Amino acid sequence: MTHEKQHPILLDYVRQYPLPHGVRFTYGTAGFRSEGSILASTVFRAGILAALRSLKTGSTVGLMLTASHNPISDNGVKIADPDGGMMIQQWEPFADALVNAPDPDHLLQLVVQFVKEENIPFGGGQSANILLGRDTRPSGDALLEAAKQGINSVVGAVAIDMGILTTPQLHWMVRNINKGTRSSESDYMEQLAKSFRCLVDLAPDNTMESKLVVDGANGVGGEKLQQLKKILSGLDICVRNTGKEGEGLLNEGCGADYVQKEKAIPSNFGLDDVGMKCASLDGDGDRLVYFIPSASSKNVDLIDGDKILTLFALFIKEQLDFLYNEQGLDNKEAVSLGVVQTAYANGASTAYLKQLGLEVVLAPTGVKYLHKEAATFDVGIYFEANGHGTILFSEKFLSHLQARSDELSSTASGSESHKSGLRLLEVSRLINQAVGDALSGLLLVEAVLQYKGWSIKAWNELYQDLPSRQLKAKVADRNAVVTANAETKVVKPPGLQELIDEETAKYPCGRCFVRPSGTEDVVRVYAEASTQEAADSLAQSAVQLVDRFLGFAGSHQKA
Ligand code: G16
Repeated sequence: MTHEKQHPILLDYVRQYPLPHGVRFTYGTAGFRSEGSILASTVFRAGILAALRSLKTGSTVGLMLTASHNPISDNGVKIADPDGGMMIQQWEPFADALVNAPDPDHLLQLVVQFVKEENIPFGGGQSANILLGRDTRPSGDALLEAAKQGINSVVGAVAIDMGILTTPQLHWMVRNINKGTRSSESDYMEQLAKSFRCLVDLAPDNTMESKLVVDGANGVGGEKLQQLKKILSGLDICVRNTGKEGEGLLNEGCGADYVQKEKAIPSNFGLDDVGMKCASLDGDGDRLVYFIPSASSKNVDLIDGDKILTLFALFIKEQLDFLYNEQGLDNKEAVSLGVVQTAYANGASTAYLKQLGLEVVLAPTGVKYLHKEAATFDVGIYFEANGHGTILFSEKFLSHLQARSDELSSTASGSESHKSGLRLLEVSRLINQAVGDALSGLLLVEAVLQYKGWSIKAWNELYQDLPSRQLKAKVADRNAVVTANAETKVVKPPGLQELIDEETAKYPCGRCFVRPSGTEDVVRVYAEASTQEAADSLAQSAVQLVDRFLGFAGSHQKA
């Protein structure tokens, strides 16, 4: 097959998916997202992109259809690289150009130029494999077809439909296929259940609240948790908002984003749940928050991504101390442990982590940025306040850990050092190494609470969050806001940051930033202060400043 034969095939396919008028798509925080009804051409072209990525790398890549926490009418598409992580950022400008190419000829020109620059074996007889996954959105079926057609338009590319999955399941499968390890959905479930069991067996015999009530956001996460429950032992999980008829709509009044932003109980939770240990997943199962429904009103005590990060950091640090210090070794010399947060992290959590002596790195919003930073440590823990995160272990550290555990099994079997090595190895098998994963995160939280013998209340009391408020402002063009320093400073429009600073200085413990969302057409505003009233007032003032500089197209709302 020559380029000349590939070109007409591509053109024929492209003509079937015309670009909608007057819309521009951007590969944002987590891929392309929009109203599902206008996404067919974008998803078709993302199919071409995925095929090119697979040809370039000579490995399997993933294509996931989801709009995660967004409303049910939205949808989106993102590409998983061969290591299971997000698509390499250097390809994002090409992705943007490809999905916005005005007509088939322009598109072909772009592809021809890109394959030349990137030296991609296009039309050269090389094969490409793309795993497809989708969440439970009704627009998913038609968009899946568009993705398949996009892939089919590239000669040699094969689409493999993996069905309805959580986003992290697809990323996990891509990573494992390329590593040559077990990669089916049942392998995923078995691995999680087995590692959880091992961690519980390695924990002291503590009594704990084993009952956990989970809000599945009426999405794929709830459905998969029901499946996982069947092979789990040692946990009593009750899943609500599973997406079954009568339970409600995806992400509507439920899900991790709702619980975290509104600090309110999700639908189908009520007075009977007051004081219970509860958790909430988001629409595609990559975010996790915990909460305790409070006796008064519909509020919750929120245990967000920051507190999950803190729990994991405490546990990992303790295991490293056992592993090395019993032998008189300093773990700081042996292994680098770091945590990564975004500007949304509550100031109290960052202060707490620093008190523990941990290195805290700040990254811009988006797991693609946090993941990259976390991967620079032997053990890197990253979490966004919204509950998106995981723990990464370097290959070098894992080999070292395996060798040390083998050594201890002959010299100090059954000692705390030995057990801590085994625990760390099991954590690396349980927790998703490709991307944040609510299901594996939930099992690790439960295993650590069991190990510590902590109730959810004890965990929540580790530190007290500073009062905070998130708002979103609708503006004419959110991209008019350009930020720097991990989104903590506005660079454009000029003058806005100075006024935010002046306003912030009026509030004790005040902190405030604004940034354009990468998944919604809004500017997000975050404020923190010593009282809730002050945080609310600071956030309102910042919204007004954004309005003054950029003009509202609508009204501001709670985030
Ligand atoms: C995605 C990203 C997250 C990010 C969130 C909100 O989450 O994966 O890293 O925090 O969007 O991003 P933004 O504030 O830019 O809209 P999800 O769960 O929607 O895929």
